[in-house]
This record gives sequence, C-alpha cells and structure tokens, in this order.
Amino acid sequence: MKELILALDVLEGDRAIEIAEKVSEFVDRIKVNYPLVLSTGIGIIEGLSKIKPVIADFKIADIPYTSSLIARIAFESGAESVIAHGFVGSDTLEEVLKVATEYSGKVYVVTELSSPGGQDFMSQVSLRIVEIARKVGCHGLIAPSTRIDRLREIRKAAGDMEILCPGIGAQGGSVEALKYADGIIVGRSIYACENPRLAAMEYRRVIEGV
Ligand code: NUP
Repeated sequence: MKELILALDVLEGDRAIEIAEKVSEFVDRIKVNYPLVLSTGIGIIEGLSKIKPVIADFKIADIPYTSSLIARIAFESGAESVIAHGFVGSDTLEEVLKVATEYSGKVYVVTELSSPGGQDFMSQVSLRIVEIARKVGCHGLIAPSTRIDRLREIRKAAGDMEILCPGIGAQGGSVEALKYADGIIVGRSIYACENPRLAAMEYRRVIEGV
C-alpha cells in the first residue's frame, strides 16, 4: 500500500498535535521539519510519535561527525527515520546510517529538491546521489513530484529503494507521482486547509484508488 505522509510545518506545538490527531486515521507517518522543531523544541517529536511514526526532515548536510550527532538527537527524541542530503557524499551518509541502524531507524536521502532551484545544481547530480545512497545502503530517497520526468529517471536508478515524493499540491506536483513513488508527502494542502481531516481523507481515497 502506498503511503500518505503529513508534512507538519506549523509553528505551534498545540496546533501540531491537534492536526496530527485529527488526520491520524488517514495518514501513515508525520514529517517534522525545522520550522516546528525550532519553534517548539525537539520534544515535539516525542509528542507526535505517540500519534504516528515521525520522520525528522533535518536535511542533514554536514561533515560525518556533526551529521551523526544530529541523527542521534533525532532518534533519541523518538524519530523513526531521518532525511539527509545526498550531495554531501557517501562518508556522511555512512555515519548517519550507522546511527540509524543502532535505533532500527531509516535514512532517506534527498536527490533533488522539488522547488525550481532543484534544477540549478541538484538535478545534474541526482542520479549519482541515488547511486551513492544505494551503495551505502540507505533505506529510501526523497524525489520531486513536481518534475515527473526526473522522478521517472530516479525511479529507474533506485532499484528497490523506497521513494517518497514531496511537492504535491502547494508546489504544483500531483498525485501522478504515485506511479513511481511509494508514498507522497503533503503539507500545506492538508494542514492549511479549513478542514485538514477532510483534506487528508481525500488524499487517502486517491491513494487507495491508484
Ligand atoms: O525536495 C523536497 N521538497 C520538499 O518540499 C524535499 C523536502 N523535504 N521537502 C519538504 O516537504 C519541505 O521542506 C516541506 O516540509 C514539505 C512540503 O510541504 P508542502 O509544500 O506540501 O507544504
């Protein structure tokens, strides 16, 4: 079954928990990012992880040692997976994966950003990033729903790695991405709706129809 992942980029802890509870019936996992964690503190991961497994989207992109510290904080705080950048190279991914393995956690690697700027540099190296992530043994990839042609190429190179796609809705990407992806990451098109529960239910329906 394909997954629906909520990108919970709100800034208030209470609101985050409230939305997570409202949509929990329809989403598989919750992705947190810097805006929420920097506003409310790292403890929000533990709170949300009582509702659904949490992906810590810290886009880890540092030297191996610093990256391993970031990954450890995420997993100690209750995350079930982390997102790292792939352009930093295999040594960093190896260290992050080592930490993840201690916690039976997963590492997802960003291939090319879903925003237009993802084409300035990243799309030129994203297939190489896939190769490195695969060789290191990372669990999955983050790839753009906004550029289906690129997503198709990434899918071909990814083998049996899991692919999660952001960019649906607010960034112009569509659920067509599910043709190549194992899951979609949806933020504003759920949490910024008047009725997030209804919006999540609609996405769930689409997923089940695919
Ligand atoms: O390539 C990426 N694009 C992207 O939007 C990689 C990401 N991790 N994201 C994240 O997905 C982004 O930081 C945000 O948290 C979420 C998309 O949110 P929205 O555009 O659906 O509101």
